[in-house]
Amino acid sequence: MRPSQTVSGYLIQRLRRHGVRHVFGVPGDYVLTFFRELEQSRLRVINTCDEQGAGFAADAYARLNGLGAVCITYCVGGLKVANAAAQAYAEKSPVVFISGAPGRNERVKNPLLHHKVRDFDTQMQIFRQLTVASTLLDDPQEACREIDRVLDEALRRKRPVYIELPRDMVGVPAVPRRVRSPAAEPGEADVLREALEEAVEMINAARNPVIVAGVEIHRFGLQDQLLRLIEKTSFPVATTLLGKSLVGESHPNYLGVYWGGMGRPEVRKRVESSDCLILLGAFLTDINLGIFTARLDPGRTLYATSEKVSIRHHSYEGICMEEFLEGLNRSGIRRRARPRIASPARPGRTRPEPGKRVSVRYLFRRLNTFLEENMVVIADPGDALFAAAEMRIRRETEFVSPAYYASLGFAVPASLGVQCANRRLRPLVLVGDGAFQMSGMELSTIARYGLDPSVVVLNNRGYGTERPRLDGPFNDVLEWRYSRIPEVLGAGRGFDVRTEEDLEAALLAARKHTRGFSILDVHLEQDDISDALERLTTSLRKRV
Ligand SMILES: Cc1ncc(C[n+]2csc(CCOP(=O)(O)OP(=O)(O)O)c2C)c(N)n1
Ligand SMILES: [Mg+2]
Repeated sequence: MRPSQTVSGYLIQRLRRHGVRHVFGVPGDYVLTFFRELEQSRLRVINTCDEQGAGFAADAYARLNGLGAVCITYCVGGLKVANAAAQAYAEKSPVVFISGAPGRNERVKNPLLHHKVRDFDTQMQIFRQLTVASTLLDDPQEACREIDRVLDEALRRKRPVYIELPRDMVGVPAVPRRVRSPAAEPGEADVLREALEEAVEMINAARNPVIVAGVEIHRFGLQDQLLRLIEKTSFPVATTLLGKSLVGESHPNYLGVYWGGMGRPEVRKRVESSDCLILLGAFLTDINLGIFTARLDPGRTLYATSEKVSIRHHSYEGICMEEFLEGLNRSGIRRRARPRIASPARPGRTRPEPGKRVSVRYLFRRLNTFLEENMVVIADPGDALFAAAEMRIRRETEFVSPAYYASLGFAVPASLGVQCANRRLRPLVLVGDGAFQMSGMELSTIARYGLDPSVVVLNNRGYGTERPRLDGPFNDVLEWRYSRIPEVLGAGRGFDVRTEEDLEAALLAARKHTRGFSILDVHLEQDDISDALERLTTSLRKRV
């Protein structure tokens, strides 16, 4: 039998068809034969040190590639990767989670098979909560249809899905019966027309419209449409933190990241004083809203997401965001004069001063000038993210961070996913020491596959983000010798960075070192934090 005529072969073929070229995971006996099928297919298996690493790598891969895939074993693997599925759900990243499972024949009389928790469907029930579609491939007649159904849902709703593959189904003959994809449903024409009329009227009557673009614009592939709208209208545009870099940050109309009181005051003023705020594809999360310091008046807001369009205080249901954006582009919106936007480039020295210790401010100023066109900034939650929010990303979508769900330990494995998705990109990984200790061992996987991210560890000996709010020994971590990790792995280059001159030398050497990863151990004072974290802390203190 040709491999594509089996259930597993069909699944592999459909993943390939949807542009997946790598599958991240860790094998186990319930999924071993499927791993063999993967290995023999045109998909490349990237086996990570830990399942969570596979989940984060696939999430980052999906953000760049449009779809990602993870393959793990039953419960011990599946439940470890559940947190990554949760993040992919919360931040709209279409990842396919494939788990091996006990065979259909093994389930008879409910035996106590290893890895089983309570019932055979415990893992399935959990993943139902974390995905937009899930399936157990236990029926050869239905398997292909089910595979198509869940993959279509992942692509349509840009969220994760779950496929459970009993081990005795791997080689079972498939019965391909392609159902037509429920392509993006067109919204209702009358509702769309009415919403557009009202929107255009509101926009044209306004003195200073401003666009705030969010992550859905990226996930639904609407960046070109957004750019057309900006070119057409010449409105100034900001992004949310989660949507950072979806507009090239050197675009003349780009204001900066808007996140209430956490961001730069000029951006905040411009956005909050607008008499017509056009929010496109933005999640109004607490972090995006600068921990609720944002002051957005719904009476002056037009808000479009993939789910609905609201204009001032009322909503239009059943309109698809793509059609709405297309409609705005075709409409008679009045063009404005090009906005005058002060350069956000923070004044400050980036030339090293001999003997001077590196501070967070200096580090980020220098990293900002270090960025090149092919670099992707990947920031872990913690001060790495807060400080990176004000970096100037040159191209589109070259900033990757879980800025809403905020699970620590994302950045190192994400760099694996990013480089598999696009080998021409070079990740600059910004990660706190606490986060690094959670998943930094994926540098081992990065070394195995010969990838070359530069990893900057912000070494402040613990959970710096938490200290200003409430400190105690629970915020301390052991200080590792991060720059010596290459000795353990037998790969990569390590740099110990204490002074500005050390930083300069390390960055230049890391840039040149393309035969493996580089890791910079940047020693910071324990109480040294970014301006954004300072503002965040002040605001949180008021709330807690
Ligand atoms: C998986 C996970 N566990 C715990 C937290 C809560 N948390 C948020 S920031 C933080 C401290 C992070 O420390 P580090 O990575 O060293 O960065 P720093 O705050 O020092 O910049 C913690 C524990 C989280 N966001 N994610
Ligand atoms: Mg730290």
